[in-house]
Amino acid sequence: MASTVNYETNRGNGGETHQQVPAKGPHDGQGHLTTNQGIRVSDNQNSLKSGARGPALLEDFVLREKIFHFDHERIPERIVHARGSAAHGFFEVYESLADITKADLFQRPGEKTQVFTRFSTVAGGAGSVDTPRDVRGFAVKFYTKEGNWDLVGNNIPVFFIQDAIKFPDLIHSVKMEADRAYPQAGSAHDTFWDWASLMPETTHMLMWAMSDRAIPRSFRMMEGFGIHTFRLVNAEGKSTFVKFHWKPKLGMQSTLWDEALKLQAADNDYHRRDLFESIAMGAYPEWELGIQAFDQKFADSLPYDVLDSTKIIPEEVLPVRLIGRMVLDRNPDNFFAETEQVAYCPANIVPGVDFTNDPLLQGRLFSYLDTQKSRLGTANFHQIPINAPKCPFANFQRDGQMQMAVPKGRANYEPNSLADAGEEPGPRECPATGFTTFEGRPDHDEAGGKLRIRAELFADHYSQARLFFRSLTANEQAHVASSFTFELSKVGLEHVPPRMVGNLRNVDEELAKRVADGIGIPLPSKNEAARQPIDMKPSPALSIQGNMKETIAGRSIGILYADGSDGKVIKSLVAGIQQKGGRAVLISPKVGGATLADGSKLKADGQLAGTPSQTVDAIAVVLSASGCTALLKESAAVQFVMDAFGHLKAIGHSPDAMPLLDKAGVQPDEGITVLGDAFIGAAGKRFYDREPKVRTLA
Ligand code: HDE
Repeated sequence: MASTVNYETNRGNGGETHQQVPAKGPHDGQGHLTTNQGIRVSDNQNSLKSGARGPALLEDFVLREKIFHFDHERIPERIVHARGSAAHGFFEVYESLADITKADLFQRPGEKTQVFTRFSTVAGGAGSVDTPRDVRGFAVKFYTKEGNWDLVGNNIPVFFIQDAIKFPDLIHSVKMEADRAYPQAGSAHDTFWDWASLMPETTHMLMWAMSDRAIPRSFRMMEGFGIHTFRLVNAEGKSTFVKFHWKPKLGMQSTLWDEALKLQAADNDYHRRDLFESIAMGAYPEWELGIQAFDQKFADSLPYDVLDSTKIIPEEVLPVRLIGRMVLDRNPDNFFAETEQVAYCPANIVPGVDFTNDPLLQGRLFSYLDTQKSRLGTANFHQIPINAPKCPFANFQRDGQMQMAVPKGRANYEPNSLADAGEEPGPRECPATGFTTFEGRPDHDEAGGKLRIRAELFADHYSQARLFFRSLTANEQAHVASSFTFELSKVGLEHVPPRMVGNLRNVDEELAKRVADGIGIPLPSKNEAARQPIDMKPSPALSIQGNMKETIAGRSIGILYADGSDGKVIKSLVAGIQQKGGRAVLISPKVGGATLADGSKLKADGQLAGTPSQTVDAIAVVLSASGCTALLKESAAVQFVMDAFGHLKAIGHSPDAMPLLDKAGVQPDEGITVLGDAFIGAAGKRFYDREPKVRTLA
């Protein structure tokens, strides 16, 4: 590979030729630069010309190859989930699950399986921002000894639709509008709400999408779900239904909407950077994998259909059994080769795992293989290193564009008797160890003609939307009402918001009133429900705030300081933060740092104007009287404190920093502390009780 070299210009005088030459020669310990054909390149600075001022020559194969390759560097981005970030790691199983599955990766306690996990937003393009209100993809590729298993899920356990045939409509409506190509990465626009309000089956998912689940603080702090009901199958062929859950070790945490908006301005790559830097620092993100396992009898006892992806099974009804953990401990070496080219496919399963008849899942089984051909360009995409199984694989599929394998011999068909002639006959099927499909209950589930219909219980669109809303804290409910208000306020089609609110009346009358009030319309009449909703027992597990971990582990604490600040105080703060597993981010008006009270210079991690407080989880303001006076004139400093207060974060301060807090409108509460242990204790919390003081929610 070519080294990175500093270029200097070797300029001549008057009529002399100008030549660009690298500062170092080609033999500085690096390998030779070659073309793709292996021809050594003598000059990577100048194209071949006919005379110094003459035209470039078509003959210049070095130039042509370089530009040709560059012109084709991009591949089509994913039609959905285009914006994503990924990492390598491992999955470790806690105990043998042989009683319910024969899948090899679940047999031996402590066994580790390599994984590659990609997180994504759904609606935005590959270059869009990280923190819009959106569902997050959570896709895990397990490289098992029996082949690749892809668990391609989201951070929300339900989906917008019940049947794959509606997916193109959903995605067309939510992406940029067809004529104007905006908005990018957001659902707050006409076509999405026009479509969603006409599709009552979206209601449960909309509740989640309008909740804080859709604005996570970090990929490391969100749950993941397989969504569909899958099957596990044991060695005796017995099937157990299963729903998959990922539980973040750091607990769940979300941003506030105002914070998410400001993050888009402060750092487009907030989640990507967070994942990459955490792994680079050795603070490896970790999740536990849990399952809800159940049988047909249990499924039949539920008032909803387990084949319907718009429904959950509350954890209080069926607890989640934790079966292993996933640790992401290595960043990709190359974003394109790995993160961009990884091709997940829900149809990739291993013996011991199987599908159900969920009509959404069934559609996905087709879609993902198909999409890879258009994205990666060839049916041989499985040979790209990130997609190739780590176990041996062999069959009689041959040729195709970009074929990398060089199969030997004549055996490209089966059956063959080439072995009789002493030739290599190729691989054979194996009824004992090969994948077999669970036969299901054909006389029960598949009885009936060919019909375009859905099962009866799929018609209940509101019971679980209500369950979700009523399981949230009052503050979270206010966030949901405010999000509906915000999104519907962006809708220009006047007939659409009343229709949406008419649906919400089936969920919760109070919610509907708050949203109607929020957008300033009279309460519309209630839309007729296809099936009357039932009241389900609230599920506290659905609340983020009710389940947050109050810890600074994995969080960042910003320390604002300036000339004259007390170095000892800063030093002890940094030590206290690090001791609890947090990350101290030093922020000062100049990135070069400030001169502390003792005359020493302390370099900053971030410049104040470029490191607003939304990029950290809590702030400590360590200022001298003169330092504070100087910062009172800086809007970035005032805003820093004001936003930390508005985003319900802990604010620790030195006594002399008080004028800055006053100017920023900070009012005392238990999140406003002196520095030291009190602050370290508060820094792991968000102070939701403060919210009514800083904004009016719907
Ligand atoms: Fe996807 N989805 N999807 N999806 N999906 C894709 O595959 C599709 C659905 C999900 O990080 C595409 O490789 C259909 C549910 C994730 O690379 C495409 C339907 C869930 C990712 C596709 C769904 C997901 C995708 C686009 C309705 C949660 C990103 C590029 C039947 C369980 C994976 C690609 C990554 C990506 C189709 C519904 C999750 C077009 C047809 C439900 C996490 O194949």
